[in-house]
Amino acid sequence: MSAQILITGGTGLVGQGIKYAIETEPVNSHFGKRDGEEWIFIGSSEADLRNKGQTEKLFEKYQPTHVIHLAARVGGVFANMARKLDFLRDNLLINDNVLHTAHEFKVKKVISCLSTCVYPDKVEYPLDETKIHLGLPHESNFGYSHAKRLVDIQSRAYKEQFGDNFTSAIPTSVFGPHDNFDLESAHVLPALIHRCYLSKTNNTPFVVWGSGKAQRQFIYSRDLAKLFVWMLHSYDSVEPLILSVGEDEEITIKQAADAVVKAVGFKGEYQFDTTKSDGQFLKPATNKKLLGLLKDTDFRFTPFDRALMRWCNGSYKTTWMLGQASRSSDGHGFKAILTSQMP
Ligand code: GFB
Repeated sequence: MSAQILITGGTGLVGQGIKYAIETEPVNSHFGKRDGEEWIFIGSSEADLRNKGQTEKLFEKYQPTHVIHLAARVGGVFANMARKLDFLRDNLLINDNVLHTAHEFKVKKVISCLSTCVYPDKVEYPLDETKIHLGLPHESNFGYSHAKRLVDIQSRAYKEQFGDNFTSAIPTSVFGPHDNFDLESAHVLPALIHRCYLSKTNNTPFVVWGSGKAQRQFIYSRDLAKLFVWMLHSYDSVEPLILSVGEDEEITIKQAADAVVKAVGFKGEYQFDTTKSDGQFLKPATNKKLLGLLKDTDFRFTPFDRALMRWCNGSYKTTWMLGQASRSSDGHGFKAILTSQMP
């Protein structure tokens, strides 16, 4: 049976991870495409999903039968703190347009991407699929969090009122090829890799923002991508599903920075800027439900150090080879080079 699978946000970190899975996992396997499927990866240059008319045109053009909805305004904690209204409004508009247009076009299934950062700040750990709405989110990203929480509410409403098969995936902090390396707006790992690379190149101290004591649970984008493909074929409940490594694999920002220092090969001075925010201190999530559902597959997470080393060396080697170009650019060159790495 033919299926048209539309990936919104398809040119970003997770979208490109899914593209890699589609190109490399065996056809008809748990984590690969199936016969007769066409996977369509679209980015913001093709349609502004904040605009309903443009969203409809996109659906008219591709006639999707399934949607993996990744498109969002995203950023690290400092971008979230600086632009709460933009994170709220852009995501509200994008999500309403995509979900409602998918409903109007009778799309058979939509999986939307949330994040464990939308959970309450004060809640009993570990986070699980039942706790999303049990309290206010951390103040650092309340715009993003409230917009994303509504995706779960809206999916449930389509299910209840119309029987639509809409659901949500909840990853932890994602990293990997095609990440955003912009120093101000990036998530912690690409920001640290970029800053560590600059410290190594310019022989300056490597400064990690915050105390380094906050904890995060990281998932490699290529592991996450396989889980999205599997979920599309094998998960049919409106209840969200956490896509995460085990809660015992949460590490401190200091441990993450140590791993970056090792991967980049930096030997200089290393400091913490405690005037900068730690954001939410911790948010360990359980993957018990996921592991139960995956028990008949051979899925394995890539260990953090190995994934980081592979990704970072890929970035670093490419950057090293193109060193002059990246150093003489206004910053965009560095980003372009790093985001275009790895086959
Ligand atoms: O990835 P990140 O920005 O996002 O990580 P969140 C923030 C943590 O890393 C804080 C520390 O403890 C920071 O103090 N950190 C250290 C740095 N150096 C840096 C740096 O150079 N850049 C950044 N960005 N952090 C975001 C949410 O939260 O996570 C979003 O705000 C989101 O809404 C995303 O969904 C997954 O994990 O704090």
